[in-house]
Amino acid sequence: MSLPVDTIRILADRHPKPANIRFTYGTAGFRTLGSTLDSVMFRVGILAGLRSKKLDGKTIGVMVTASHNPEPDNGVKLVDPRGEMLEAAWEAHATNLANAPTTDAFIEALENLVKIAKIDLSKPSRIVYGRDTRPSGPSLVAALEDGFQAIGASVRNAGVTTTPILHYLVRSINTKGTKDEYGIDSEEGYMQKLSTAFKKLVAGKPASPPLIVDCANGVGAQAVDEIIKYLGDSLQLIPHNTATTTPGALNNACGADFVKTTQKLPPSLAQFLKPGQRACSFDGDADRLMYFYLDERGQFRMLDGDKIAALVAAFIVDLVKAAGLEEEIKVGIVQTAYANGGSTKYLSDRLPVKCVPTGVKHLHHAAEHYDVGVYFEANGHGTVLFSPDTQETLAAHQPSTPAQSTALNHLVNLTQLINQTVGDALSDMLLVEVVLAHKSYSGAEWDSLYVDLPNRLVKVVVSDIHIFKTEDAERRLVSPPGLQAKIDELVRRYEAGRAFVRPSGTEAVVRVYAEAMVRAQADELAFRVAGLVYDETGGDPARRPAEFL
Ligand code: G16
Repeated sequence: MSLPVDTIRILADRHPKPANIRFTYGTAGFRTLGSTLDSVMFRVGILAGLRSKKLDGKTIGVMVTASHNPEPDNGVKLVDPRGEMLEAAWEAHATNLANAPTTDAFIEALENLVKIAKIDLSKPSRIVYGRDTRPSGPSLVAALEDGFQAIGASVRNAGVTTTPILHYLVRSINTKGTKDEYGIDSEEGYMQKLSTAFKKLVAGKPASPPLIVDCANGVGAQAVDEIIKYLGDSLQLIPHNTATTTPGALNNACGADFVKTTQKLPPSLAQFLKPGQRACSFDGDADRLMYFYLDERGQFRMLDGDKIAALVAAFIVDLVKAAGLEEEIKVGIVQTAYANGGSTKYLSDRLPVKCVPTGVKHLHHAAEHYDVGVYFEANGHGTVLFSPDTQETLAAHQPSTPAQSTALNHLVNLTQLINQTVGDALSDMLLVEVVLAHKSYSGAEWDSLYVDLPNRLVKVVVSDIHIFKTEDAERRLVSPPGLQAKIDELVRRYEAGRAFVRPSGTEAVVRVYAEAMVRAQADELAFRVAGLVYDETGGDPARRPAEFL
């Protein structure tokens, strides 16, 4: 069987590649200005069909979103059958197809891919797809659907939904009727699974005070509205920033990325958040979560992905011990270079910790090597993985005391509460609430697990981010040559100083991270390194940002 070249040609001609744009399948798929992505969507539609054929007709997920990016951006990423990110080797195929300059070149690239990946075209192809609330979504989905049609895929439209729900659907569809059945393959199935586990986990605990949820004016608002119906009085959520149809509102001065990068309270919450009250922020597609509160002096205190990892890992370790499974089940942590030095010290004094490059795909794979792998990026993106062996151990274990039995039940319920396919703001939020309820922790008590080193994240706009190459889990630059030595020289001057530079995989910027013993020094170090990056890469002196010292 060969490719339906005639159909592909007719449809491909309706989605020409814009000249002079090079697309890259980056940290989280293709992501750039939505208005430039029509051809990419069409081509990804075909690629998803081929990926499914390659995997014997297993269902592949396609999510149209640009997550934390501003509203004019959009993007698309593929989800592999177990709900995980697309296999790395196929990222290069995706980039290659997206950049074929003409329809003929595209068809040739497709034929090549079929040959080198040894794809049996007679196999069926099945796809489930969804999108976030961005205005550019509907037209981009239409282009994607042309791609599905061109390759003759059987498709299911999950509509407007969160990225983690789409990942959940992919795994649920592919495990349906097997012993590994992940859940009922619908949004209701997801809500039911999470809320049932949550209610069991908090049964008998005093109700927590209401939680303010900043939905980033994105699709998370819809998911929060829905879960409220399932939670009953087990948890009171107060959604804010739910304006999903207001132009320009998405991720604007709100949401997890705003909180993390500005280290500030979203201004829209200022009149609602009382000192001591907990609040959290989702990002635009609800796969990241940040917690925060105001201390008794009204100061903003952030509880980021590192703090979530510390809270959750300690809870799981305690449960494993209490269940009498300390010897069988080992817990490990995965972080990236962005993890605060304070958190790395705290965690590595207690548990094995691994550092990997940015991107959930890297953390996820590393976490799979532990019995229980807790992974969170500092930006709030993460989850917990229970290995198949661990899940079997939990199912087979015979507790010898009532206390062991309770702890075991909690662990089993956690495997149901946690979305193990990918970071999930809704599921992670319920997880945090479970731990806080069990420990009777306020935000301040959670915060006091360890002290964060002051830190600053800065974006630098440079003419070409591709000249930046890193090593050692992105902690050191190898290119441009000589720049790392200059950074080292600067860092040495600051007490507890640490800084690194890496190109973003989701925005056309270079990111600079710095931390130091005191706030003013962390800021100064970050801006000095940013200045170095700017100057070294030929930034126009007249447009050099003033804060780059
Ligand atoms: C995506 C990835 C995350 C990554 C983030 C920023 O998040 O899934 O793993 O941390 O981008 O990546 P970069 O620094 O390379 O731009 P999201 O929430 O935007 O999908």
